[in-house]
Amino acid sequence: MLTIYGVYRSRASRNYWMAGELGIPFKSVPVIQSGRVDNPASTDAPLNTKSAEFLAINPMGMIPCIKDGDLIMHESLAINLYLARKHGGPLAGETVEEEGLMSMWTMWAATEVEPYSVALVRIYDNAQENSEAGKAGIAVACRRLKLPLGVLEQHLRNQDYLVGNRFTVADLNLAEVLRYAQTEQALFGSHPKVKAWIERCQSRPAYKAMQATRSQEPI
Ligand SMILES: N[C@@H](CCC(=O)N[C@@H](CS)C(=O)NCC(=O)O)C(=O)O
Repeated sequence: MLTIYGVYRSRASRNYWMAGELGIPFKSVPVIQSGRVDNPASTDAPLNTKSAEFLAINPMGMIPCIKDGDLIMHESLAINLYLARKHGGPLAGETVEEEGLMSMWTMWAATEVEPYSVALVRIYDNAQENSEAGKAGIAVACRRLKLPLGVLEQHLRNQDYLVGNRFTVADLNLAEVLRYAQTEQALFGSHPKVKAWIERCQSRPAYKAMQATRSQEPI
């Protein structure tokens, strides 16, 4: 059975959502970020990203990670591409061309969007949104997101989803990366197609189920 190492309040949320979409059974092993543990090295610390037991699975010391049979993988977005390919169905590419486009949007999410959306999350997580430095950081991130969001807005002008006119792993991956920027309502207000698209993705039962579990986890 598929094992997902991580917590819902982390990038593992993408993999929990994906497993829910695919309807595949999985076991979740809670591994928390070391930064959220008082003394991650202590013997009574919960399993965390710096625990020797977890470093043996992912020497990068990061969640999420999966074990599927003999396969061990890290990198949340690649894990979702793997799960789509393995379990098939409408979430995966039907042709090599579709698969190429799903990889393209996923890499684009990771390289052109995530650095700025994560910068936003960090500012809010550290309660810096009202400080001068925080406000400046938000302005920079929003500025950097304008080009990719403009490109996405154009792409979604005549279609509801990124690839093949149906919800796929590409939408899931990008929606999860962009979720981190949803604090910035003005950014989405000025990109109405993007706003409608992310709301469409987030109205899916598997997304709501993932969020319901996530909201029960301690902050
Ligand atoms: N590129 C990696 C990034 C993984 C990552 O940064 N994970 C964070 C949690 S969201 C983490 O484990 N940080 C280690 C820590 O805080 O100790 C992925 O997408 O899986």
